[in-house]
Amino acid sequence: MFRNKEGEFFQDVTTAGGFGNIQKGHAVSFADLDQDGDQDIYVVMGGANSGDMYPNLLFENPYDRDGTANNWLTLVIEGTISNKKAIGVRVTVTYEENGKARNIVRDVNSGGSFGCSPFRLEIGLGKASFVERIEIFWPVTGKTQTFKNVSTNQFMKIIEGDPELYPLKIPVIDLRLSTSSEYTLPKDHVH
Ligand SMILES: [Ca+2]
Ligand SMILES: [Ca+2]
Repeated sequence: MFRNKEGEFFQDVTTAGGFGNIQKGHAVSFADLDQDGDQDIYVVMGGANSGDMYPNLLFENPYDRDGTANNWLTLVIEGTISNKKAIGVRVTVTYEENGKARNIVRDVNSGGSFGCSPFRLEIGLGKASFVERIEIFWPVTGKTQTFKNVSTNQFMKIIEGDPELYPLKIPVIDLRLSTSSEYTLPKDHVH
């Protein structure tokens, strides 16, 4: 696992993040599965043959639990003239962090073949408390939609050709397994 250090170089965080695993991986998805704003990771492990079996791995991102979390914005974009999932749309998010202007450019796509990530755009914003501008370029019509001064840490829906931004109420899901003593392993479970 490599972490992009402010666009300058990559840090190997395999051990620090607890990602190392001695099995072949088959697919990886980056997705905010518990809907708390940070991206979690799901990895399909093992090969296609039964002898190659291995449990899949879910890495819940614990980043928001210490109260110093960075800000984020998740965009759910829907086409009306273009395809409904807005695949192929290019989004530019502009904001300022510590006096430095930043542009984040994303395309709407699933990110792969074996490992697909959500179509919604989960964008980390560092310490920026708001987004100055969101530009959505629709290649089918050649039109660009622009939204200004958007507050962070929320899910927003954007509809092609609609000048409104729609905040979405998306509940946080607790992925942690119960530690209750009532939890028992299935009878056929083998260690
Ligand atoms: Ca998350
Ligand atoms: Ca989290």
